[in-house]
Amino acid sequence: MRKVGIVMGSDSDLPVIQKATDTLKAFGIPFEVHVYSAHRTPQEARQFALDARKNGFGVIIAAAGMAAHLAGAIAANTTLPVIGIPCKSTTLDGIDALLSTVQMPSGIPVATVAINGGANAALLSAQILAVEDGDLARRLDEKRKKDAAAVLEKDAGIAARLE
Ligand code: RP5
Repeated sequence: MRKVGIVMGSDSDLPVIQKATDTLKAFGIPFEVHVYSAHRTPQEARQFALDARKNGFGVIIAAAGMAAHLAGAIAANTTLPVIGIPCKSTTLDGIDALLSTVQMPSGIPVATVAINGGANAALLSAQILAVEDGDLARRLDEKRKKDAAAVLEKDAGIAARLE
């Protein structure tokens, strides 16, 4: 199976990334994690993206906060699918990173998940890899069924909680 490459702009983004790595581990998907910044280490971020396909990656997740150019900078240097996670920093509640990540100009797409959406970034990676992996697709189906059953269990108990 191809690996998921995970790049974060700073180790302060780690709590968001941990939601992604927990999810990838649960599905047995191999991944590699790096701290590369679009602004502080632009050469390393670029080189990682340029080499990603030949290094066995199938998808890249890029997480950054503030003026978050990391996902776009990675996407500029690879045609692998890039998933951007806008991270919430101490000001502006992550809206700054959301707009910086999602508003890519035509030609260089970044699939942007919610602010701090680490788990969904991992699930979307899994769904991309599952296009060519029937076993992974089955595991994704099972998770959907399990999640739905958990909601229906809550539905069954909700009235009693309001008595
Ligand atoms: C971004 O700036 C990082 O992705 C992080 O979310 C934010 C703050 O970085 P630090 O100052 O905590 O290193 O580049």
